[in-house]
Amino acid sequence: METYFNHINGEWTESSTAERFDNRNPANWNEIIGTFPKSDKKDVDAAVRSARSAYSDWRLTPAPKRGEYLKVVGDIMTERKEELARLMTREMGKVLKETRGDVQEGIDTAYYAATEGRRLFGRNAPSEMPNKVNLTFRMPIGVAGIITPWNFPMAIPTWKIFPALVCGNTVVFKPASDTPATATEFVKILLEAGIPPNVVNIVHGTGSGVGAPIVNHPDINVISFTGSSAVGKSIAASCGTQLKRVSLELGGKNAQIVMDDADLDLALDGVLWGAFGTTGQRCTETSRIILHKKIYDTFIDKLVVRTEALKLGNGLNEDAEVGPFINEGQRETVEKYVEIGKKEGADILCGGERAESGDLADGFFYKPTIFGGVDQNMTIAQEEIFGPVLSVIKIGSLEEAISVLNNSIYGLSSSIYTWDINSAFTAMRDIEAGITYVNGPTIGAECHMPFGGMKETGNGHREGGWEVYEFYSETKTIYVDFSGKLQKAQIDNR
Ligand code: UN1
Repeated sequence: METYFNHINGEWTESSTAERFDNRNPANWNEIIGTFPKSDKKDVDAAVRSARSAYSDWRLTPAPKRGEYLKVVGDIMTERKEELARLMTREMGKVLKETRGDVQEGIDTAYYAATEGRRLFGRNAPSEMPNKVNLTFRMPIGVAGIITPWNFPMAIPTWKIFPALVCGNTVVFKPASDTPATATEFVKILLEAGIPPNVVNIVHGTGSGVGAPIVNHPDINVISFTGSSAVGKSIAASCGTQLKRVSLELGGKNAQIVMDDADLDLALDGVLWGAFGTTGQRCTETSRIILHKKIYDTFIDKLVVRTEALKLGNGLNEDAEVGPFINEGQRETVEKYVEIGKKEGADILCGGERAESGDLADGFFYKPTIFGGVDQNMTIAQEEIFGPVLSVIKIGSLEEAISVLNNSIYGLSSSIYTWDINSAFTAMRDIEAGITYVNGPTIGAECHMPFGGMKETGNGHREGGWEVYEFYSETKTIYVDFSGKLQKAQIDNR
């Protein structure tokens, strides 16, 4: 068991409360991975002072140079990939194959960000006056407050922190209190790569103890948050009154459509991965499958057999396919939804109960669950469950499929399996979601493409790809008049 600290002002420090919390393994609750400082507003204040003190130099460090640090970060992460993946599996449960993917997503994001330092393009446009030049530059914003969830403990912090740094901002980082160890190792790597110590600060603790003071701090200029829509709305409200820029990546109720002409085995592989990977604890999880009535029975029969064959276990076992929930609270939430589903009249086709035999007794395991006969307006088809619970809905046409898919307050990811080019392009056009996959599951974002959703999934910003660099920078417009005389726009040229 290790003792971890906050990183503030270039030093590893205890919190001002001197209280600590444990980080435990959800596959084996008796195993304590480490203890962490339970911080409060005073620690946030100190972290903001530290980040602010580093800002004046960091903003003037050339962007290509800022990017070069991230090349080194990517190299260190590559060297330590296996060790980081194992630590992540121990602290949050998902299987090794997936935690290796999570670290790899961070590495890919590092190498992409490293070269973006050379591409913080502005624009130029002709002036309406002679002997005058019009330009725009991308400028840093200041101190960025980064608040991240536990389901992608490496990938999501890198999506946010790398572009923030490349754009010239300094950082106060609050990772989820369920995954503070991976986050701390990540910060150590940033420091080892030579990023000046005060540029990156990490403060451990709860949402109310640390997250809220970050959101409300007057000297933090930009906030990026991934988590629930309920918390996201309250963050948006606080940022609204402060006129603070905020990017929100919130809930999802993603669906996969399978049309009657689809390759059913391909669609089956897709939904198993989309619905039950990460034990369903992804915002891109497939939580609804919309099946054409002509293939409904055949598909469901195969799906239930394949789902029941999924191997649950400690993610460190190479043959485990589905790990535990992050904590008991999450398991209870899912149980509550399963009860609601039964009460509303849906049929449990498989799962619907805890898995507690043998070694599984020490962790928060739950059998992958499928509900048949689901009506599109039932609670289980509307609310985000964040667990391995799939609702099956029957439809008779493409139009109906898209209308069922769009019947949601969320709009993150979506998928359609069909070989019909007209159906595919109609779906691409009419589905209300930030991401649509054709003949692929709802999961599988690549770091260099914009990631995010419509409706209550967010507030219109995107992570990933080139768009996130606009979020972390301000546009500065420049006019250079080399005519040597006063030229009045809109007046002298009329
Ligand atoms: C999330 O669920 O919060 O495409 C992010 C995917 C992953 C990212 C998911 N690469 O599902």
